[in-house]
Amino acid sequence: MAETLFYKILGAHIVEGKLAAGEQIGIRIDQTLTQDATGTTAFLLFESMGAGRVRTDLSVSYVDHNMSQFGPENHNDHLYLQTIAAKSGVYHSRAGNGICHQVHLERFAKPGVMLLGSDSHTPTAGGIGAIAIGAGGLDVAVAMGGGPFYLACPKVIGVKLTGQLPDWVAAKDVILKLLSILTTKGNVGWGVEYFGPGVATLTVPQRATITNMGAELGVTTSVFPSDEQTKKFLAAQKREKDYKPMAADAGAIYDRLIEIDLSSLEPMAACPSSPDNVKTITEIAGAAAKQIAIGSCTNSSYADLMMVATALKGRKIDPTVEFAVAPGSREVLNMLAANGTLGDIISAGARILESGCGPCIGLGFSPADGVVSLRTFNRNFAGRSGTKDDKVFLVSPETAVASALTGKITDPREMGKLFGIQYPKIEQPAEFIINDNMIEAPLSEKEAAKAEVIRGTTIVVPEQPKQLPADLKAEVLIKCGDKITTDHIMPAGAFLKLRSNVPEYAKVVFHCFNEKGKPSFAERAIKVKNEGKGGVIVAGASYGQGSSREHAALCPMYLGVRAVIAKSIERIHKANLINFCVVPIELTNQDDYEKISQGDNLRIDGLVDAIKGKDEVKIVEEKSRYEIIGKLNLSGRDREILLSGGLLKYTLERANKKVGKTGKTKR
Ligand code: MIC
Ligand code: SF4
Repeated sequence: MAETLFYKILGAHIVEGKLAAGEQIGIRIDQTLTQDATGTTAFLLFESMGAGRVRTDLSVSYVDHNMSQFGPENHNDHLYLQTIAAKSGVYHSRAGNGICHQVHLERFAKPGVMLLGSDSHTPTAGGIGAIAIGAGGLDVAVAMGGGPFYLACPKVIGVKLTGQLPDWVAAKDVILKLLSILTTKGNVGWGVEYFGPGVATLTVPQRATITNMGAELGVTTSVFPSDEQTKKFLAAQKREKDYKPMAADAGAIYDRLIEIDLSSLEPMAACPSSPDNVKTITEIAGAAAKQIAIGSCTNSSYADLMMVATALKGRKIDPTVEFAVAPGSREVLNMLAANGTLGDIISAGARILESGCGPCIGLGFSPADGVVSLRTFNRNFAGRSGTKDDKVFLVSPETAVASALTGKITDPREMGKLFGIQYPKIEQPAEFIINDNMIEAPLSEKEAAKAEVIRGTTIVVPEQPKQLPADLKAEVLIKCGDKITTDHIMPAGAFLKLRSNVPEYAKVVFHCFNEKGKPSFAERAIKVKNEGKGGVIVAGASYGQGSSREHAALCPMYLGVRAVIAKSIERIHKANLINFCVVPIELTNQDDYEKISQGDNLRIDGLVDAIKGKDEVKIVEEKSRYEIIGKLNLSGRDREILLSGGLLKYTLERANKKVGKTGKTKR
C-alpha cells in the first residue's frame, strides 16, 4: 500500500505495537535534545535511573533558555549540565551558541531520524525530514537510557502545498493560515505531513518555521519530505553525507486533506492572546506598534535576518519603536558579522540580543503597559511576555521590519510604495561559516568514570510521587476554563530560574490566578494536603496546551494534586501527568463541567481498581451528592505507570526484573 512519509519513518523505528492510527506504539529513538530549563530535571531523573551512559546514536544538551543569570541559579544549572553531559556521553552546546532547535537543525538533524526533545518545538527538525517529537524530560531521560518512546500512533493530515509564496509573504504566513483552519484545539492524535508541488519552492529554514509553529496546533509533529532543498541545506552545513531523499509514496492516502495555494496567501498575524486568533495584516494595519522583536526558534534564520538587514540598510527605525533582534544561533550571528549586514541592523537602531530564547519566554524585553508588541515568535499566551494584560501579535519578519520602519502595524507589501524597497530575495549561501567550538564532545567512558559532576546548592533532586490511594478523597483546588496553557500552570519568565528546585518553584503554581489578600493556589493545596486529602484540578477543553514543561505536572504533584478532571487534555501534558502519577480524567459528558465548583469535596471510590482495567470512574461530591462519570483514556502502559507510582519507579521496577532474570541490567 502507498505509504505516507510519516508512517515510513515511524515504521522504520517501531519496536512495539502495530502501525495503525490510534494504536499504542513504542518507537526507537535515534537522537535526543534537552535544553537547560527542562534539562536539569531530565538529567537528575536520568541519574536516578542509574542509566550511566546514553544509549542513543546522539544526544545533545543545550543551554539557551536561562541565560540572564540574576543570582547563582542559572550558572549552577549550566555547570551541572556541562559536567553531567560530559560524563553521560552527551554533546553540550554552551550558552551563547544558540537556540536548541536552530542549532540542532543546522548541525545535527537529518532526514529519516527519530528525534525526541524535552521542548515542545522539537518538531522544528521536521523541516529537514525528521520525525521530531516534543516530550517531558522524564520521557526523554528514558529515551537517553535506550528505552523506546510510547505514543498513540497518529492519524495524518496531508497538507498539499501548491503555487509559490508572493513577495513579502513568508513561511510564517503559511503556518498562521493553517492555525486559522485547524486552531489550537482538538488536534491531539494527529500528525501533519506536507506534500505537493509547492514544497520544492520552500527552503529548509522556511519549512522549519512551519513545522516549528505546528506545535501550536497541538499535533504530535509535522514533517516535510527530504529533497533537493534538503540536500542544498545540508551541503551548505558541510553535512551532505547526512542527506537521503525521502517522500511519501505516490498515491499515499491521508486521513484528512487540506490544500493551501501559497500564491493566494497574504501577510497575517496571530492577535492577542492565542496563536490561532489569526487576522490578515490588512485587517489590523495602522495600529501603533511601540515594541517589535525579531528572533526565537521560529524566525531567526540566516535568510530571515538577511532580509531584515537588507530592508534596514541605510534607514532608521521609527523613533516611537523599541526594536530588538536576536539571531537564532552563533552561526547566523557570525554570518551577519562576517558579511557586514549586522552593521546595517545595528545602524538602523536595533538592539542586538543574545542568541537564545530571551523575550520569547519573558526573560527581558517585556512590553510597557497597554502597548502593542509585534514579535516573530510562536506563542502569545497572555502574560508570557512578562507583562500582565500584554498585547502581543505574532508576525513574520517581513511584517515586523516593515512595522519597525513606520511605527505602525504595516503590510510589508507596502514597502515598495512607502520606501522604494524591492523584496530582497535571499539566496542560501553555498557554505555557512561552520564553527562548532561551543559544542563540547563528551568524555570517553574511561575518562567519564573519574569525572566529577558539579552540583550547585540550587539543584535539588525532585521528590517522587506517592502511590495512589485505593479510594481517592480530594478537594477541588481550582476550576479553570478552556485552553489553559502550561504558562498559566507554571509561569516562566522571572520564575524560570527556579526550575531546578521544585519546592521553591511549586510556590508559584497557577500564579496568574492568585488574588491579592487571598491564599495562593500553593497555600490552599498545602492546607488540603495537611488535612490528609488529595487535591484536584478542574479544567475545560485543551488543558495543558503549549510547552513540554513537566513542572506543570511535577509541581502540582508535589503540592498533593492527585487528579486532573478536564473536558480534554493535550498530549504532552497528559503524558507528563501520568509520568508523575497524577490521574488524567476526561469528562464523559462535557456539561458536567458546570456542576463542579472550587472547594467541592470529591470521592472516587475504587480508583486503583478502575485504573487496573476500567474505562470510567464515578466521581461523587460529598455534600451535594452530584455524580459525574469520568473517562480514563489510558493505554495499558499508562495504567502500569500510574499503578507503579510514576514513570521513574516503573522504569526502575522493569530494570530490576530484567536484572533478576538475566543477572545483568538491560535497558
Ligand atoms: C516554551 O517555548 O514554552 C519553552 C520554554 O521552550 C518550553 C519548554 C520549557 O518550559 O522549558 C517548551 O516549548 O516546551
Ligand atoms: Fe525558546 Fe521560545 Fe523557542 Fe521555546 S519557543 S524554545 S522559549 S525560542
